[in-house]
Amino acid sequence: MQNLMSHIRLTMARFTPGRAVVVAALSGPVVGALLAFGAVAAQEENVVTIDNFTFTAPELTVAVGTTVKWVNHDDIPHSVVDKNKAFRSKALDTDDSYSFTFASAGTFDYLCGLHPHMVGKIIVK
Ligand SMILES: [Cu+2]
Repeated sequence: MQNLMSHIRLTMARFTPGRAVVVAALSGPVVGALLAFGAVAAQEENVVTIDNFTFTAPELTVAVGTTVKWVNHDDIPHSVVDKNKAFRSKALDTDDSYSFTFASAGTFDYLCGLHPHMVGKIIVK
C-alpha cells in the first residue's frame, strides 16, 4: 500500500496546480486507482454526450493533451466533425463513442455531419 501511495504521489506531481485542486477534492480507493493512470482519469472527466440533437456540454475547455470522448445517447446516428478538419468521427449509432486527443491549443468548432445545425466547441488551453 505504501508503494502504491508513493506511486500515486509521483503521478500527481505531474498534474498542473489547477488539476491538483480537482484531484485533491476527490477521494476514495477507486478514484485513487484511476489517478495511477492519469490518461484514463482525464478521459473519464471529459465526456460530451449527445442527447436530443444537442451536444452537452456545447462548450468545453480542456488542457492540452486531454482526450475528449463523445457518446451518442440518441436513438438515431450522429457524428462529430471539426469545421477545420482536425478530427472527424464515423456515424455513431446509439451508445457508440468517439474519442480525440487534443495535442495543441486552440478553439475547435465542430458540428454533426448528419445534422449541421448541431454545433459544439472545444477550447484547448
Ligand atoms: Cu446529428
